[in-house]
Amino acid sequence: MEGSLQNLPAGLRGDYASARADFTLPQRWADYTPAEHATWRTLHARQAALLPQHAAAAYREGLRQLDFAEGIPDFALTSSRLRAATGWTLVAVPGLIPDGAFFGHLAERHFPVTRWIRRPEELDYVVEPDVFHDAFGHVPLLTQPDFADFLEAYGRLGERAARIGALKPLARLYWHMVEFGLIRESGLIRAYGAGILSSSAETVHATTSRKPRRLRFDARRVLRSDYFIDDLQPTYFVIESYAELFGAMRELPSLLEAARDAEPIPPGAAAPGDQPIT
Ligand code: HBI
Ligand code: FE
Repeated sequence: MEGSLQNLPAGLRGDYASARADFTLPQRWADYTPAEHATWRTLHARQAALLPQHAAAAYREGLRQLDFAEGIPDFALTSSRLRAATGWTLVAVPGLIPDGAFFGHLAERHFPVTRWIRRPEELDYVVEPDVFHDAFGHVPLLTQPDFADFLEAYGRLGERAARIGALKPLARLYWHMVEFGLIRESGLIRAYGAGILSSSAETVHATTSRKPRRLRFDARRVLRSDYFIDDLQPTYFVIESYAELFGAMRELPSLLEAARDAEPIPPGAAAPGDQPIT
């Protein structure tokens, strides 16, 4: 299930030359400089201030268990805590890796985490996911059992989707439900998506702005929903529980082919059957 470098965007920042065939490489935690740990602590402090009001309970509980406040986490230490919780471990990667390799790691409960951290001048926005986006944004929720099961099942679907030319619908599912997912908790909209929780602007926008559409999660709708990669999201999808995501994976194989052939829904557009969440 390895991909090859040519289907990656050009000019990626990471050190791909020293990566193994499965795109993993040693994290070399001792090599991070004090300035890099300081960048992490600045980002962590800024986001931690927003979490009590805007982040999902399971995300906050995972962050408490993994304790990332001191600096860039040592993946080996985080993996031992995570393995005890849901059997997931972290693998260090140079950055974005080909879909095939990415799905293959998820299917094994290995979460790929980028090794490098953004420069101080990129504090507000970095084009490619760095260790703050991946570790702070994605990893805490891997302690939630239903979400942990969902993400492994998602990885297992990757091989089948690649075979039938349905990687685009599967990428939409990841984008909307792993990167930008919202959950309703006691009537309140809370963020659990990594793309939201690793960005201060998006954390506030996604949970409080009246501008974006917030729709009830529906797998068919999400698989057709296109998205912007470099702007605040105009549409978010809301689940009531993480078990709902895992439940959706059962019907996903039958939905992929229809989604592959269906007309995409443009970012921000309404579609028949949409259930707006007030
Ligand atoms: N690689 N390291 C890394 N992290 C991702 O989130 C990632 C990736 N490769 C592909 C990818 N995401 C998306 O195409 C997913 O939809 C598969
Ligand atoms: Fe991500």
